[in-house]
Amino acid sequence: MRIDVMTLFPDFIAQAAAVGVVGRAQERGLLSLHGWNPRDYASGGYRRVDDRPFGGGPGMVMMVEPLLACLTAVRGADPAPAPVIYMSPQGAPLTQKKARELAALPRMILLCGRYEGVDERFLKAHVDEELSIGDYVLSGGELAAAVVIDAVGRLQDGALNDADSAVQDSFEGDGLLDCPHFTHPSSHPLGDVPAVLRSGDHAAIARWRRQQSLGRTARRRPDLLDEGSLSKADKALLTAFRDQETGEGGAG
Ligand code: 9D3
Repeated sequence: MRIDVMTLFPDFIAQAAAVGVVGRAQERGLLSLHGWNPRDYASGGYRRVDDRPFGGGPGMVMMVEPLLACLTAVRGADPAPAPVIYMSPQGAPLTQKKARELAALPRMILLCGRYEGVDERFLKAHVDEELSIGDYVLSGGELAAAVVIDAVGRLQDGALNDADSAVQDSFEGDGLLDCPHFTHPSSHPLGDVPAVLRSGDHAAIARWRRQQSLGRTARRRPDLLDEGSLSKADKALLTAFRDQETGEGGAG
């Protein structure tokens, strides 16, 4: 997949996507990332990309012309069709489902805003969709674009090694939160590893993990769990989890 990013801070995007699974996906040629700076397409000695808002008020607005010239260059570099996605607090929330849909595209163009945002005329003419990464205020679209690139990049075929366990991840398999994980040493002043995980009984281990996933999801993210549609076995695991929990306390 090819991802073009229109941003006043292309270095930030490159750095954020250079590490870990997504960095490796780029090295493997599964993902190609291209940064484009609207400032490079701005006219005049000052290379202005923003101006004051009509109607007054605080902040600045990104101007149409540098964005148009930048987008023309992006389209010219590769004529393959690609949606323009504007990272915006007004966008639809990013979900794992959305990440899967985007990951299946051959190409997309991400637009990052700074200041108060982008002149509405550019958005209306050239933006296909708007995406938000959550209900909190960022200083610009770059961090949000980096999140999209990470979520989408790791879904490229061949990006994950066996050790990266895509299917076990929350939201990817059954929509439950992950179970707790432990490694050596088995005994430590902070506590012992649950005996079941050292038992070698793979069915019991799978049952315990399922129970922890169900219990944590019920406790921490009840919005993700439709208890009514759980299997009888899952309901029993969850009931037992709640019974154990009573009086135990802790973060669950
Ligand atoms: C007057 C209110 N404005 C500033 C406090 C609104 C505003 C403008 C620009 C709020 C945030 C931003 C910059 N944010 C993004 O570009 C952004 C974003 C976000 O802030 N939260 C979640 N997802 C995203 S995607 C892009």
